[in-house]
Amino acid sequence: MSKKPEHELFTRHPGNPILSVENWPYKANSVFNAAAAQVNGQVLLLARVEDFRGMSHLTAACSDNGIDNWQIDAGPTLMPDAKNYPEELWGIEDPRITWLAEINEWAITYTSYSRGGPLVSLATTKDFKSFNRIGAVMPPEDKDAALFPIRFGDYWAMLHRPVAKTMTIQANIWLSFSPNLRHWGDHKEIIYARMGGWWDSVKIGLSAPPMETEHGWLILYHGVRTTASGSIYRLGLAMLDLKNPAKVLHRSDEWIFGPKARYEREGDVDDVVFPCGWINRNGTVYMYYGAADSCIGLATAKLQDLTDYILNCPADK
Ligand code: M1P
Repeated sequence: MSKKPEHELFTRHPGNPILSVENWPYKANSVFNAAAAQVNGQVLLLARVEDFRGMSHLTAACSDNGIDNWQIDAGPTLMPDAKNYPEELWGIEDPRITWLAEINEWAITYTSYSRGGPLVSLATTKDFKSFNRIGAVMPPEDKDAALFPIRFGDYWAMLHRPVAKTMTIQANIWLSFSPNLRHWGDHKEIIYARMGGWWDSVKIGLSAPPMETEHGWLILYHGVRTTASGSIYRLGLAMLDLKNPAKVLHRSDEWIFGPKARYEREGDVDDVVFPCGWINRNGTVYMYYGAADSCIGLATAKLQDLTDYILNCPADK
């Protein structure tokens, strides 16, 4: 692993970017923002693939070690289906994967790019070959969604990021509940963009799905700051209460990872790190992130280091 900047918690893999269009078995403009899961002992990434029209679909890649020798599906794994799901008109993007043991299926939340704007869609699968679409579960504009793997009482829970177009754009993380994965309510706004001079001042969004730890739900989120030369996407951590995920116990003041390497600083969209998946392999967290909306990077950290860090951060103000 290559040396990391002093205050960053994750270390970049020296083979980064680990996946890009150069590796892809078919023609594409870019491969980025991949969800991650451990499936049958392998690491599965479900990558967002953008074609040369600008529309995205999702394609699976599997590896024994989660680093190299990726076996990539020969064609798209999940294509937009605008005929049956009109909200998928302009593509499907940025998936997140959660294992739901109760129903013995993987849940995939993803962004559908509808005529009315981006919204949250949900599908389930047993094998990443056939998919059962539940459909649009949040209206536009809403994205950056992932499920918790368990119910709280009788209810499934989902983190997501609606955008309110008021005087200024406000984009904060919300928590919603559902008895059946289809109908969502009891909405609560739980983590806020901090405004002003903060690194996460303008908008924030959930990155990878919540990770269960003995101390609480570990949350990885991206925060955006706009500058004279564009937006910078960086990452922060938070910790939610295990029993009541509406309660934010801790939140990092500083970003813990940001665009530094050339493939993160220059691409279709400069200065972006955008993880949609992380997995825990024997105490090491593998974080898979889209870099500059162009390729996929891997960075790792010890779970213990992440929890030690966030437990020493102040309670959210
Ligand atoms: O270009 C950076 C990211 O911008 C959007 O993310 P968000 O709405 O959370 O700011 C998405 O289009 C994402 O795919 C993209 O990586």
